[in-house]
Amino acid sequence: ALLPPAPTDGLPLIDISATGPGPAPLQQAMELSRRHGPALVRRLHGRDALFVSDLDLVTELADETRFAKHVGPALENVRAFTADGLFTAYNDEPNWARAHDILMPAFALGSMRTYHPVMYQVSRRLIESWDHAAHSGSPVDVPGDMTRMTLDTIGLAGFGYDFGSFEGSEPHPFVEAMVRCLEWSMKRLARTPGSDHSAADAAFKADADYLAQVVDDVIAARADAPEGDDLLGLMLTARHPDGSALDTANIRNQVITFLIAGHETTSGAMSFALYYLAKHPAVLDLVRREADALFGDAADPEPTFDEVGRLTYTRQVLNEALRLWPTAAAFSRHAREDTLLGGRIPLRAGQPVTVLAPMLHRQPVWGDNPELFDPSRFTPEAEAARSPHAFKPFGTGERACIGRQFALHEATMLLALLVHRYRLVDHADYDLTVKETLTLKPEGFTLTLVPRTSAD
Ligand code: MNH
Repeated sequence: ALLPPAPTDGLPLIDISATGPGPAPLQQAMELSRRHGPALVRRLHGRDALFVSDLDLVTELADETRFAKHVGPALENVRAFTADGLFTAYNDEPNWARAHDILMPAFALGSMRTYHPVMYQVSRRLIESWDHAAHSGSPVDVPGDMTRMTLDTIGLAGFGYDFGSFEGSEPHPFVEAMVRCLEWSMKRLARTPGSDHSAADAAFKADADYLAQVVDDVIAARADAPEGDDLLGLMLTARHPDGSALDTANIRNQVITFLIAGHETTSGAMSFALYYLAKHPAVLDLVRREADALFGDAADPEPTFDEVGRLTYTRQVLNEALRLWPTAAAFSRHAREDTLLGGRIPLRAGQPVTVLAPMLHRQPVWGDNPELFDPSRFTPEAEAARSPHAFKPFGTGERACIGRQFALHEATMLLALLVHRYRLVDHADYDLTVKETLTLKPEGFTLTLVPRTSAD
């Protein structure tokens, strides 16, 4: 029988059952943490969740000998449509290690060279669309367009499949179905026991079936020529050193996983970065100088792979945006054995702890004005002087994000191209509202664009 969770006496316990988690559960948890401190228990309909953001506690949780990734309630819901795909697989599910070993080489820094041309090609789609908007003076939907760009990029780079997201005015139906699936996963966490959710569940089932069908088309389109060094080519043909291969059902789970994980979070990260640039002219000026130094006054610069690596200040800006709003904001760990966390919080083997990254990223280690957007926090010197555990937008350990270099390369190149080409005008005097669909995005953020001339 399962042991009951160990008591967490001594920690603040906040029962949110009266209001529920609301439409922004992550920001609610941040608020609780601001009020009650960096380790607390949140109770919802009798279910307790332990949230931590204290640097010393997170440092312990990152110790792979004592703790491991936990597939918590949110990821359990996502499993309903990604099953044993890399993101949602249990640590001991054989397909996790198999897929991880087969796909790792495709995500090493060097492999980004292969994706670079596609990333550039899709950046040009976005630029073409933004040129039209600049010409007509109409605002651009920043998170919407970032999502178009990242979906087309992962579709083409990973699977040779073109979503053509810039062709219509509506998002691709895959995106809408996927967002509804993520929303279902999040809202399901807030359900009151005993109420009827069959309509929501039926709608979810239809969306999940549609995702699977799109993915089967993506795979079928490759049936005749499975070779290729992209992700799908590897999955269809590569053998694990132990001789095994990925089965068809698992490949489908991986493709859905990568289409989702490969674009939602990167899109949010670029959107937040643009938001902060629009609000911080001095920082924008520095990013622009970096881009100008590289691109000069070329009308249509085409950065090489290595040049993107030299955009170090642009990358600091992305890191700083990910510090304030890590777009996959929470990850969970569990104890491998019964243990004491921080010498005072008793945990049973298997008992989960959720790291609240946005609050970890506002701990005292970040100085006394953690809300201030300041990319100089990410100079090499500042990074060397700080614990590596103070910044965890990509999770931790062997289950950390496999796509980190992919995301950073794509996002760095795009930001540099955009600030080189346009003046970003915060025409609506935008007030940040963070929308949660398991991942985070600045809701309703629009900009107008003015083409730069050599005079500005
Ligand atoms: Mn990504 C895991 C954040 C971009 C594919 N990613 C994770 C985790 C975080 C995360 C956090 C760990 C979750 C956990 O511990 O439960 N990921 C991000 C962010 C960005 C991002 C903030 C962009 C910015 N991720 C990408 C991209 C891809 C990708 C791009 C693919 C091209 N991520 C993954 C996969 C995993 C993952 C796959 C699961 C890895 C594993 O468990 O083996």
